[in-house]
Amino acid sequence: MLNPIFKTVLERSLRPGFALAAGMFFISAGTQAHVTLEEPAAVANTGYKAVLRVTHGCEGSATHTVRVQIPAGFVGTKPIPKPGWKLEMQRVKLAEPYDSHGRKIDETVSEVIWRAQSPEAFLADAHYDEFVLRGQTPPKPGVIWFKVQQVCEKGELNWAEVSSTGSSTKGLKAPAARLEVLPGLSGGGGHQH
Ligand SMILES: [Cu+2]
Repeated sequence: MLNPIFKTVLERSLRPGFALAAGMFFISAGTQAHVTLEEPAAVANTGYKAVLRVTHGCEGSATHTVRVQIPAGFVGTKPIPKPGWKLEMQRVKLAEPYDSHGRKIDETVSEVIWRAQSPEAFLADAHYDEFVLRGQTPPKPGVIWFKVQQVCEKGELNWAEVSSTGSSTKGLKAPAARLEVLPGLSGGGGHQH
């Protein structure tokens, strides 16, 4: 079964002018390293599960903390807890409050932090793990970036670089996790879960 987003991309790729962008999209999806999102594109104003893939430690050292900055416009963030890891969330006031289930939401999660509670829970360099959160994509299409800090027993890695054009992570040494927000197909739903 085709993932709806890839189906969207395929449909769009049939339109003139999109073929090149779609080609780049598939190439970049095939050459992953660092901390990246499993699903690099999502439709605007819809529920999105951000699966952040941690593929290695800090030059061989095990990871004990993963800190994710939630980009502006991405709201309703709920992280998935991890056994053995303590979950923390920082919040900020929203410039533009919105309604959810008839309730006014005037603040949003700005940062999610997973901290391993004991060395047994540390993510070894030889292992792979995913850190997952869910939320709603911004209403406006474009590129948004999740900056990720990975702290290890020795050293740390900051996946925080963004490209000025937003077009790709090519040439960046330590890119933030990039999410392409695609135009909605039917004007956007507004409440998706
Ligand atoms: Cu890497």
